[in-house]
Amino acid sequence: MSLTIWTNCRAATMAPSAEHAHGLISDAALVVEGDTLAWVGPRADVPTDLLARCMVQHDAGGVLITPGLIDCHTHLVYGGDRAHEFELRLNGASYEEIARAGGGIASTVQATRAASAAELQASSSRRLQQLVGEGVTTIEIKSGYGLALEHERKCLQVARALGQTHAVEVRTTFLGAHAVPPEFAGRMDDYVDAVLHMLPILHAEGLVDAVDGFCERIAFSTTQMERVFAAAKGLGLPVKLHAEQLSDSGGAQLAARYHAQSADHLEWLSDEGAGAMAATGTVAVLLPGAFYFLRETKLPPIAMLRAHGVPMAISTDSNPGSSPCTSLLLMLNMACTLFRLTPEEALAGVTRHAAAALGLPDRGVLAAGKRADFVLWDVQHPAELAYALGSNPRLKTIFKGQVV
Ligand code: DI6
Ligand code: FE
Repeated sequence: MSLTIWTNCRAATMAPSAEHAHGLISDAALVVEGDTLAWVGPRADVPTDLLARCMVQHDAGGVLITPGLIDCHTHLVYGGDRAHEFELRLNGASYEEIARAGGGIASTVQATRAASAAELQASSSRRLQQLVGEGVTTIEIKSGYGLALEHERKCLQVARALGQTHAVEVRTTFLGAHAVPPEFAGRMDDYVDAVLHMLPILHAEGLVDAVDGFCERIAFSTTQMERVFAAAKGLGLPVKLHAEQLSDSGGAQLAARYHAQSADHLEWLSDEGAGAMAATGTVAVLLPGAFYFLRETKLPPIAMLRAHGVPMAISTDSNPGSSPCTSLLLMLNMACTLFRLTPEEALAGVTRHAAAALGLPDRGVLAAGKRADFVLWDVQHPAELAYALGSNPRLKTIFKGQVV
């Protein structure tokens, strides 16, 4: 097979390196074979036999190349919007009060159930387009606004279809345990039974890559989530968990016990929870958009996560209620300004560690054998991606080896 070579670029490989921040190679070459990187390194070191097989040469024009960005936690498929609740909150109501009064997730469930697959496809596609336009090449999309078999199926099918119509890989997560739908009001455990009924059916239809839940005092308890996790494990499906977003419920420890790929949010994470996550390699997914939009004041314990060596990913949490956000670059900035991550930690959070949060070891760094998903940026230094608030310096995306 003939190869393609990209030269005249700086590459932030994001491979862990003691000497070079961002795994930076200042005069790099990337050799692509099909949808895979065959070789990445300094231009002067390209093996001659490989060079001889390079039939196509791309001059990157001296720009920066990074791995394709990975948005590892989104609720991208939903009907309607919640601008009205935004107004209510500005008039003094809290997110929890709105949720308890039947608004919040429940109002999006109503709008999502009322929407056709085509309508959901159209509205989600617009949001996805914005993320893809910022260099996102892998995205996770959760269900969780259908909360009944036919509607969860509809949303997961829409998510899968989005991966066919956009140059991005979609990973789907079943979030049946997101909220209790109105027909199960006051019968939470019965709804958990319903979730356990839906899961194997949707899994058999090939719609589920992982299983998630909202473990919180306004949502599901650790005991209820454990039933869902046990069922996921029985099907061989990986799990993840919305944990310690509004209170410390011990969700991180539960997630770790089930070797979760990630525990997400974590503002109220305890030292014990962080230790448990470190022991199982569970990634901490931090969501600065939700922190910002809900005007939270309790920061996720970054120093504690660092001290325990828990890998940190960053994501948009794109959803209508707590993070109506379609910019992963803005999240890079907010991870630095609000959470005080370094720009390098933030970029690792949307590349290498985001890949780990999805259980995808084949991407997230630029190295031989990894997927040829990468982005050309009109910047000199990778820190500029986190620094420039509200700009989009993306020039070009290469997805599975092909220029998009
Ligand atoms: N936590 C969140 O921040 C989102 N879901 C979740 O479990 C919010 C979802 C919403 O408000 O619609
Ligand atoms: Fe979320």
